Amino acid sequence: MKISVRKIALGVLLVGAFVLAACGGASDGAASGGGLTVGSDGENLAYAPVSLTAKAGEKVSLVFKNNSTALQHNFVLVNGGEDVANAVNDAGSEAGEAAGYVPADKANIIVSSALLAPGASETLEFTAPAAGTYTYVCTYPAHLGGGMKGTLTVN
Ligand SMILES: [Cu+2]
Repeated sequence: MKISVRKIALGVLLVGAFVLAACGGASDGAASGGGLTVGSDGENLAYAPVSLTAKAGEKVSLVFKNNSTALQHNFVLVNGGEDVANAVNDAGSEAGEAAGYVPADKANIIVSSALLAPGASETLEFTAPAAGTYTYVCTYPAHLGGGMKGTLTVN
């Protein structure tokens, strides 16, 4: 009787370990794959996370959440790196608040959110571009200058 109880206990342990191992891969919160989540980093001029990954050509559903209680933010993924992001940011500032700080022609923009109020969120759908690295920025005036940017790596 003593032995069979031990066997049952061992079996429970093994099953438990297996379940933990099976769940471990998806529980780190790192944004990757078809479903991505990114937010503003509290009251900081920053995104969290600052890096995302996707596979070329896959349909991506990205949830952008403004976690600030005071600041407006947007999420603009540009078709290039920091030089392109700076140009898009300048065009966004010129476009003004009524345009959500996104230029009407959306030149060099893969996808962009609206200018979100504190606490608001928006789901963006887009097709991941060709393999490479792409910068995302907040085009609200001075936010990129404050460090509000990140990198999407497409594999
Ligand atoms: Cu911002």
